[in-house]
Amino acid sequence: MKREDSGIDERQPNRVVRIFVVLFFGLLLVALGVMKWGGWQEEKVSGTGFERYGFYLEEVGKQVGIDFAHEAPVLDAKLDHIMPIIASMGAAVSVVDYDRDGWQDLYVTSSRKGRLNRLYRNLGGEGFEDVAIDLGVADVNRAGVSMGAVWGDYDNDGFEDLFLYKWGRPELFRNRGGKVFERVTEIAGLPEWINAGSAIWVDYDCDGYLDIFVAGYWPESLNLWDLETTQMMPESFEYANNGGRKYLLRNLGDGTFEDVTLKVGITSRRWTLAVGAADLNSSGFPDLFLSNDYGISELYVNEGGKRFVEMGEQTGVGRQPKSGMNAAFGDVLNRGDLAIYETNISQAGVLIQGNNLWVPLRGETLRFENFAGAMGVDLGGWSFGAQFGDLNNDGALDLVLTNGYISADGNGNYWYDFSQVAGGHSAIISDAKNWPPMMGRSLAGHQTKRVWVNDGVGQFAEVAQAVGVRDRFDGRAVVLVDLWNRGMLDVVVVNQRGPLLLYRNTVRAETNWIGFDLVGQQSNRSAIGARVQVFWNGEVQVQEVSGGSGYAAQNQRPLHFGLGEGAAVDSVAIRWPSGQTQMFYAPDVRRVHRILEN
Ligand SMILES: [Ca+2]
Ligand SMILES: [Ca+2]
Ligand SMILES: [Ca+2]
Ligand SMILES: [Ca+2]
Repeated sequence: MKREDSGIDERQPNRVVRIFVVLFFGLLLVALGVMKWGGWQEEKVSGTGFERYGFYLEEVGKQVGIDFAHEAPVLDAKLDHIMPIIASMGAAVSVVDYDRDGWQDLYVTSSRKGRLNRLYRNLGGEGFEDVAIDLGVADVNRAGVSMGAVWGDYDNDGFEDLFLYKWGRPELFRNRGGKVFERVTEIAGLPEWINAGSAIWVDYDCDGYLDIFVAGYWPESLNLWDLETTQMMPESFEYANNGGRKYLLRNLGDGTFEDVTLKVGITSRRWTLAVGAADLNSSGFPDLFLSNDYGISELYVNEGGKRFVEMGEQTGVGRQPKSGMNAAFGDVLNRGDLAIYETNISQAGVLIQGNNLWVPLRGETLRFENFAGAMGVDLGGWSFGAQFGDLNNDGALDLVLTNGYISADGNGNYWYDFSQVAGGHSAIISDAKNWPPMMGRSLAGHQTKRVWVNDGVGQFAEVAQAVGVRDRFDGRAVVLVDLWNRGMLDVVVVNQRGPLLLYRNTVRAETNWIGFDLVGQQSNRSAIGARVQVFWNGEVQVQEVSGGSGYAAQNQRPLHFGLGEGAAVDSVAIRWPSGQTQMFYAPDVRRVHRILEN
């Protein structure tokens, strides 16, 4: 409004009064809001978080009965001078509805010998209760310590079973009706010792039985509590090929597993920290993406469930060595195909690798290009776990990332020493005794997290502070899960030597969503590998049911799709691992559809 049009002289006193009144009541409301809701309402009123992005995250872990804090491993004393670096992993979280009551539960790992893992049972939205001791999955950190856990129904009895991977003996626990877990490690014939960085459930041959893929990080010959030599570090920061072997364990359907790794052509000895499975070339069989530390990534393309061919170089994902730490899949452009998000290290002024968002190119052959910089999701600090999910239910996938390597109390930092080691030749790097002592210094510590909101047309905005994610712990695993069955994805983060954080989401009420809880019949009962396409608004979104994704994590099994305000769904196509397809037309929105395979 122009000044001369407003009759400003005449109305000046009224305006002043009006402004004063508005200010007074506005401040009063803000004050009341702060008293009632704390920071939540303050942000809402200021319009930076909820109003602008359509959601807000509030940390409520302790309030809902979760008081878990991760403890790091304590390894061979020969590593004492760099223990924070060696012992920097193992804070994992995976989502499961182990008792099938319709409420998602959380399994969380610790990494110190003798410490207990937790199984937080969701009490119907009324808080959480740790049942791990009673059910037999707590005291598991003796023959090695936990690095992560993934859930899959390997015997197809309807209850999700637990595969626990460690720096140590891997374990399998059979879920007996949601009442107790039976340890079946020896019966199943699992390998005796793996210093694992990652594992997933995947039915690679689509025979209806879930197989296990485990990626070694350290060589399997090492006992990290009793080292014969300190020459156990990666031989290079860029081309290390002296890490742990990989294991593809085929489920024989009788409760036992067979090691078929070499038979199917998987020979990697890279330092894998995350693996993900998805059908990237639409062949009907899941491919394996390996996010490798100290080197290039690998993409094992599945040829008919019989063989894997490593195609990192040809497809573009395995050309540039970085420090891979995450593998998550998302249809970020709503084109009906899956991009891969891989994290690594970015530290201003020191080391900028830039995270990778591998977007598939259209065409006959499978090829990817890294669009992380162009789309705004490349800089995440010393990044670890990251997951895709529609946090504001607007129909475009958002991205949550946690980070921070080693936060110490003092001011010193280890970056200079780190870069000296990184620049050394292999004999220097590969011997731990050549690494300068940390002496209580930080390395990429106290970092701010990332919450990236997707605008739907290729740009992500970083909004973590505005939507309430303000912690600076050393984050490792993150999962997305609808813990209160409200049609909103909450965010759970576990931190190395820090607390579990549960960020409860609140999403603008006008936005619609739809969910799918799939049950395989011919396919594995967990429906891991099933692909769901949702057609709406002239667009399509695709997701696959996953047997583990991110870093040391597994999201909830049911698939959640945001749709946007007032939106309806035209149709849904499900392709099951068995190869069957099912179509649904105009399904109800705002509910989770439980769908049995035909
Ligand atoms: Ca439950
Ligand atoms: Ca089972
Ligand atoms: Ca199988
Ligand atoms: Ca979104």
